[in-house]
Amino acid sequence: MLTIAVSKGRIYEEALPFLEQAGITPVDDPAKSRKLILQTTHAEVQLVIIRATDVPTFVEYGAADLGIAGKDVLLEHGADSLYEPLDLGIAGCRLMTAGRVGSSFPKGRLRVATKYVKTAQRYFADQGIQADIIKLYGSMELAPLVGLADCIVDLVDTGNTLKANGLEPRELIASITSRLVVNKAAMKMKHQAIQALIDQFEQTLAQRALS
Ligand code: PRT
Ligand code: MG
Repeated sequence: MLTIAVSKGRIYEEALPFLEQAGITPVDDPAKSRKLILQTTHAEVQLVIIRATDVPTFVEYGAADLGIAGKDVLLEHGADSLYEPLDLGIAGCRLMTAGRVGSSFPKGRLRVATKYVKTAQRYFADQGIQADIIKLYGSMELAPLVGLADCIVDLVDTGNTLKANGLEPRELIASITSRLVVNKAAMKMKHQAIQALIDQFEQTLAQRALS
């Protein structure tokens, strides 16, 4: 049996049709079911439904053999502990810096509000910019408006959220899509089954590229 960790919410909305196209359909309707373990039409595959940020953790510890996670989450988790064989091309967005419209960043230390603490630290260090990172769990857009931070690091899709709060996107840190990740030990121990699944997903991606 193979276990795939998937998060509810944004990624799931796009991961579900992808999995279905690859022959993996949950037996219970995940929208109605409160079950956290879902059996599927694929006899050898079950899904576990968890928070997006927990996917790398479940896969790293082998609680799930595979997972579908945003590249943003993987960058922040540190991806050395996982294999990342496929870019699924779903739930695309950009990880960016953003600030108040027309504002310029201070000459001295920059105060940055974000939930992507490690990624932001790495980014500003690479730029040679001294930054104090302020960890937030949500509503990052508020921070520059109330003087908590000079800028934020957050995901941008349409840009509407920034715009609605008088912010503008500045620098691109990374283009984000969801990736298939695999537990390293499982990749050895269950190689045939996992490789068959990766092949299946690759075929599905190829079909999608054509349609
Ligand atoms: O909800 P929970 O706390 O469990 O976790 P979560 O909020 O991290 O999960 P969820 O379901 O929202 O999925 C998050 C994942 O979806 C991220 O890790 C990304 O890989 C991916 N993704 C793709 C996005 C976006 N696009 C996105 N636009 N995640 C969040 N956003 C948010 C962004 O943070 C901002 O608040 O949408 C807003 C910006 O959107 P626009 O269109 O206004 O620019
Ligand atoms: Mg959410």
